[in-house]
Amino acid sequence: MTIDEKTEATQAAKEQGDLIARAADSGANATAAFRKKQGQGLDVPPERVSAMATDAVQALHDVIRKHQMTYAEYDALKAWLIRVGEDGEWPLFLDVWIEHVVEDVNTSHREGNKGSIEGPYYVPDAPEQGSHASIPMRDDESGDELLFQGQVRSTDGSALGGAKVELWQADAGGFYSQYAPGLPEWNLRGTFTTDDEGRFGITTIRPAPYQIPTDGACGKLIAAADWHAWRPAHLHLKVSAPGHELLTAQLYFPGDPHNQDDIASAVKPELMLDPQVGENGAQTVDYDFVLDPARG
Ligand code: MBD
Ligand code: FE
Repeated sequence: MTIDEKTEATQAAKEQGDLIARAADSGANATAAFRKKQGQGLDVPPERVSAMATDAVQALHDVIRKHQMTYAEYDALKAWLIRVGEDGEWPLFLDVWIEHVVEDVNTSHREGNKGSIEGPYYVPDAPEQGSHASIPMRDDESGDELLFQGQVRSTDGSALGGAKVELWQADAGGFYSQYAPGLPEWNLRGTFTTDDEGRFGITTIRPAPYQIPTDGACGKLIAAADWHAWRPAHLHLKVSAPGHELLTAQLYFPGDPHNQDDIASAVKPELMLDPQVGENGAQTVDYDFVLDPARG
């Protein structure tokens, strides 16, 4: 190896190290962000707490009996649970493995879009861009340009002008602004407001497949179980309008190797986009959102 090659290898290893360090931060930063959002606790009637806690504990008992868990395994589980907290990865763990069921339970009544999980990296109040605009991004942002356009309607078919479309996504390296360092504060995060016909058009970049952080407790579980850490490339959205239920959704791209085995189980057929390539080579996707009127 020449000196130059060595320097290059060291540099590559260092960059790799930096990337890994940043990945860990993203999981832990989600804990700080969640604390800020959550504020004080929720007053749930004791009967309901008792019913759900009893069943949750019972479900764990069933796992222990079914698999005849040993004491060594019980201690390994304890150590791992402690580490999830130390690594700040409870939001990551819960959103990857649990939230999709909460989402399902809370949206199954809808006639309009049911949506998908929020995940750990939403930030409210991203800068307002108007109805047809680019999402905030760097001048040299990597990734293929994508025009994402559509209409927001109510379930009765009426267009919802003035609806809010919030979009957030990872950059080409898989990093979300405000969770990984070194990115402009609102990079690839924007709030758009539909025009009088309920329409919006957003210029962004096509997201890359995404690997959840593998260097913390969640990564330890993934390695120990011989799972993979991938989510398919996705756009995150929140769509809202007065008098309507908030829609939280993710949209996906056909052909992604992880559409079938998303680690977060958050892909649904109706969330698949159908990108078209225009004359100038730019990709365009059309996707409409239908919001349910708020329930009494
Ligand atoms: C993500 O980007 C994400 O969308 C989910 C659900 C979990 C971890 C990282
Ligand atoms: Fe995500």
